[in-house]
Amino acid sequence: MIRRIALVAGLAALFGWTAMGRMDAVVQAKSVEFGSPAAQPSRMDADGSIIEDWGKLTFTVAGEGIPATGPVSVEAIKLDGVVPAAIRRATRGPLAITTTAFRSPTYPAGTDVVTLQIKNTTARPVSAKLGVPLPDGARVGRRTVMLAGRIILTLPMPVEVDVKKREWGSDDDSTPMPGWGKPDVPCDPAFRNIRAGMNGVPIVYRFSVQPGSSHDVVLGLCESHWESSGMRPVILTVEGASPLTVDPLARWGRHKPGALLFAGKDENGDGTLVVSALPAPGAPDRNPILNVIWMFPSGTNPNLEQVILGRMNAAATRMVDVGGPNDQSLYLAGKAEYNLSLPANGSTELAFFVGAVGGSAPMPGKSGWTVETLRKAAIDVNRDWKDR
Ligand SMILES: [Ca+2]
Ligand SMILES: [Ca+2]
Repeated sequence: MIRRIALVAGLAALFGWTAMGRMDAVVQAKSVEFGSPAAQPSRMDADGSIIEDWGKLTFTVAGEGIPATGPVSVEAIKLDGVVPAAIRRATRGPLAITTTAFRSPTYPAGTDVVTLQIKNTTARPVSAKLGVPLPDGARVGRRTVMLAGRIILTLPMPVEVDVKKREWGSDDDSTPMPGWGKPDVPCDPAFRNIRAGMNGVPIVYRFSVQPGSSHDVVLGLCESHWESSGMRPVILTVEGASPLTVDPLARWGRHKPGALLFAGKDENGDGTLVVSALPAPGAPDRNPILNVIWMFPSGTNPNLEQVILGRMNAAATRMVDVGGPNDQSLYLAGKAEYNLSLPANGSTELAFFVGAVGGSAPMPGKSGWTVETLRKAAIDVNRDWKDR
């Protein structure tokens, strides 16, 4: 695949070489955009990082005899003569690392295909650790990295990651929607921000608690979209308590904050209390919402009117303004790591699919997309565009 790359050297690079008059000159690094016709492009930064709307994809390489830095160049190229791509060439001691990135026009938002070729240029074997830092809030499956309901990255091989967890946080693919709630009576401002489980995904929070302990949990809701009842019934669950189905509009009215009390308990004794909001079966609007969570010591039996007004906040052991500024993911930033063994003069190639501009990367094994078909689709769309 790399052999077929038609190199289109940037003018700045040519100028840099000529002016310095040395073939071994380090090309002035610059950032390179790549994308599909008429789509918002992604960018490879001068250091080789891929810049996406969800964050930055960077690779780290470490190991014995591998220096921490080395020469790097980033250039714009055309794959197969038509596909705009960015290429990074880096030398790190015994390793020559080539990173190629292009956009494939998958429906609807496109996928960035990032390929890493790591070559051992020496006559002795080299062991290296390839690291992929993951953003705060990323949920890592065996082959996918999810962030806010999107597959932002697929991994070329299953990975064991050590992602540290917070004391509490959201553990789902729901979407924070600050300012969605418009309560028109006095209440805690936390009712204004919500999470919504778009397309019916559950809203789930996990709280670290004393194993087996009991807690009074109050869940706050305020419907600010629908005007008639029956549209968005939601099932609220707190571990250890019976689930409640509530239609906030029928129960409290539009733009009216409401609250429900649950006798929660860490029933399975795993030191975590789980709280969730799910769509009720048959709900015309399948997107559950949740506005506020309060957790009180067991037996507090708080007055719900006072809770809604925010007057019990000081007595709460936890208060979560769901979808608000202090809301957080359960997961801290982590790192996926691979151990690579490169024989003398051997090389390996790893491909990552990256969600571009608001989209999701295709699920490995569950979609028909491979590096080859993604590249073919990119060639086709760029050729068609050129021929128009
Ligand atoms: Ca539990
Ligand atoms: Ca809130």
